Amino acid sequence: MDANQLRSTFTGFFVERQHRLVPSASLIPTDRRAPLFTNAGMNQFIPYFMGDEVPPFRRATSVQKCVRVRGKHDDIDMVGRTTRHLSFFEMLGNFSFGDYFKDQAIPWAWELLTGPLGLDGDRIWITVYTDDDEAEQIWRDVVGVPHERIQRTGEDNFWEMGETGPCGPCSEIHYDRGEAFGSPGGPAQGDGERYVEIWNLVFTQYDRMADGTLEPLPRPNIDTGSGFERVLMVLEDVPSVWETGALRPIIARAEALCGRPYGEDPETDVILRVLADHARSTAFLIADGVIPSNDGRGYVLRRLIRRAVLAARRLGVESRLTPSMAEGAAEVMGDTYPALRDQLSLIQSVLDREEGGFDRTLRTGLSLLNEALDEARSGGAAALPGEVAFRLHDTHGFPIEMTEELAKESGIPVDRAAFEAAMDEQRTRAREAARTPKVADESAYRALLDADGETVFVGRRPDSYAVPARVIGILAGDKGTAEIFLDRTPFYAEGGGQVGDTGTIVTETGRAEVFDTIAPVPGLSAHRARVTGEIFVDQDALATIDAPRREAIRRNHTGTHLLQAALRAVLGDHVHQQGSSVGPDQLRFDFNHHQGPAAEELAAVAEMVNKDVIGDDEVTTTETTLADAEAAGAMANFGDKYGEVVRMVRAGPHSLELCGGTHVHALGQIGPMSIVSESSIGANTRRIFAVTGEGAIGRTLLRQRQIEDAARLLRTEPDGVIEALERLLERQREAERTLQGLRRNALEQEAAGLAAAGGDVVVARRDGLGADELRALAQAVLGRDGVRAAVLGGVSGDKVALAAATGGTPDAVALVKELGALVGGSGGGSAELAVAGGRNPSGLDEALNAARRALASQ
Ligand code: ALA
Repeated sequence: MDANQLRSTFTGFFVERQHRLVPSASLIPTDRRAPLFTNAGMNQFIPYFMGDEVPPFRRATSVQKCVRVRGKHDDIDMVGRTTRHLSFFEMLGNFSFGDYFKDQAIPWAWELLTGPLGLDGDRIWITVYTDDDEAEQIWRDVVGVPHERIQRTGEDNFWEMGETGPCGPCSEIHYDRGEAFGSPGGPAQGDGERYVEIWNLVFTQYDRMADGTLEPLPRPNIDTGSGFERVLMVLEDVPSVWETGALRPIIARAEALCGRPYGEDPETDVILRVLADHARSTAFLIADGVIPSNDGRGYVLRRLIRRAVLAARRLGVESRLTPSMAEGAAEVMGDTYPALRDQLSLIQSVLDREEGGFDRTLRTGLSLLNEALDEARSGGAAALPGEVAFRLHDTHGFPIEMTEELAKESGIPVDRAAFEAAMDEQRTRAREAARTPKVADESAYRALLDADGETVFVGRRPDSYAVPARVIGILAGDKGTAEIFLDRTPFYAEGGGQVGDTGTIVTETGRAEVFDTIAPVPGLSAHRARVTGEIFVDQDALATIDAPRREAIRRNHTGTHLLQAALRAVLGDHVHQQGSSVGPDQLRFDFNHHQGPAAEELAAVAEMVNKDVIGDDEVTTTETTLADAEAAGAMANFGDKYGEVVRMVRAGPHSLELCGGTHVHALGQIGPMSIVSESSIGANTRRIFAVTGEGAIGRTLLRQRQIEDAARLLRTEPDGVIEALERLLERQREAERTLQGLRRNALEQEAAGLAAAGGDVVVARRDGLGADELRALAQAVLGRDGVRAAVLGGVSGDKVALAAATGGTPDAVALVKELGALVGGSGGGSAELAVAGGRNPSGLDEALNAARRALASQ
């Protein structure tokens, strides 16, 4: 039976008995009462055991990934030194939430082990808790285990999740591997290597309170846990878990990397096993979101990685090996736990970095430690000073446990209390420092640049949009924001027309929402962010950009290159970029050209860009010198500064540009490009806005809807919209012609009326008419029935207008100027015909009287 068959046989047995198959929970538990890491199958069911949630099912079975390196079940010192202890393992289990109890759980365990799993019942030993007569009776009378193979023990048969929480008496099942493995006497008296515990049935009845007392739970439960690797060891009949199919292939990878065979030297074997074991625990922890740090879970992870690296270095292996070990773990376990394979590149980059960082300090740290140990020995000191342990931790990144292990080998303990005191002091200092950040000015940026060098930009490809990094500086920004500086970053700092990235920076103690990334001085990236919690200098962080936004930006950026190439091809080689702005929603491209391109020219540009996109050429970048790039015909942009080495980006058959921005890796990713507008922004300078990808698709769909709406209004199909509009416009022109004719007739009639009513001078008020209408009317009156002059005035809204038609005598302009003054305005026109306008309607009557007087005196 192989590993997969074992998993499915176990869970299948319980599924047949009405258990719900529940997937493994994360190694990071969610219940506040759970330990630091998931340490047993029961962790994810804590609320059901405690009775504070009603379980959706009363029986469950699972294969749970577990890590035991902290707290009650810390096995780390044993790892590699026994046949069966692991820091990471899988636990097979069945659970009853107030449903069945001992009388059911015990016989089922026996049935599964001796039935489907095929173990020899005669080799099975049982232990029960001191006073658990009931369990013993079931084993003996119901199952039929001879009483001499049932033993009672104390503490060993009382299982507790942690210092507090669900617990209860338990009954362990052991498998006798025979004389070769150790002394007889059964699990209670004999050797643990001979009588291997393979399954623990916990009768979860209590909740351990903080003061140590036991509170009964609402209902008794069953929580069982069977060590997957141990059962596999028995089934495969191999001497230890290390030879099982679950671990041996990973040890083989350690053998290859270390150049040492397994099974020849006991100390080498311990190291190869530690490497295999830690490869699993570190890979799984990182896959579940833990990153190395100096606190909490991150610290445990760091300790595991460093333990593994140190073990390898002690074998004299100097090359990087943890990333490759993780790959080994992913190969063996990736089918069962796909996250291990999916996240392999992140896992490997975390490990690579941690191993590299540790190596740098290891050498100096070790010599400091050895000196201090020599001193302690020669001075007869009882312990290694806590100060030294602190310095090793603080400056050289030695986990305290590692220092303790190394010191122990020299027979000297570490003054742990003094170490803890120094740690507390440092934490206080760090918090103070973070609370009073320095004010950001150029000298602060320069100082960061001098101290840590340029920020390394690593985020060009989607597989590096989330990377581990170290916080190297924090400065205060405006309005309660912060500027965070990292040693390396996936965030692109605004430059070359491309906007800065947004995203998150997360450490063990805080989370920053990055809303912009800029380069305050060249080479240094400032992540402008709002922080919740606290972030400290020197913390490890996971820096993650907003990936969909970046994808849109890089489509637009490569799109800008294609646009420039197409404009040059269509409009001429004189076209150069005069400025650009590449964001997620659109791109803006400014260029020189003496006139607005014709519609056909723009259509040709868009067509060429979209053909390049369909060509789907790979976008390639080459680093070269400026001279070589120019010789190759690469476009360089005005105003951009180029260093010794330039980055040359080829995008399809037409575009070759120097550019530091981020680009798609194949042109097809850009999707359609659509030019949104083209306009003039100054003498000989034009501006184009365009969209690509989803932006272009969205725009096209919007246009389509608009055309459909227009068609509906025109009562036609989208294809008939133009024709229908032409018809409509023709009808409108006809209607306007008719209207004009009617207006002319009405004017003539009115003029005839006015002329007939007056003598040779017509002065009249016609409210509601504007200046143009009054002028036309005055002109139509003049000459009719011997009229020699006409002045018409009218109020329309809050405006007043006057028109005078005199034929030249008196001067119409002089007349309307005089009259205009009376209505608060002025006028103009010709000596024959003039108009005035004003804003004082109350003066109109007086103005008309003045007109009468002026014309009468002629
Ligand atoms: N929770 C029990 C254990 O871990 C089954 O042993």
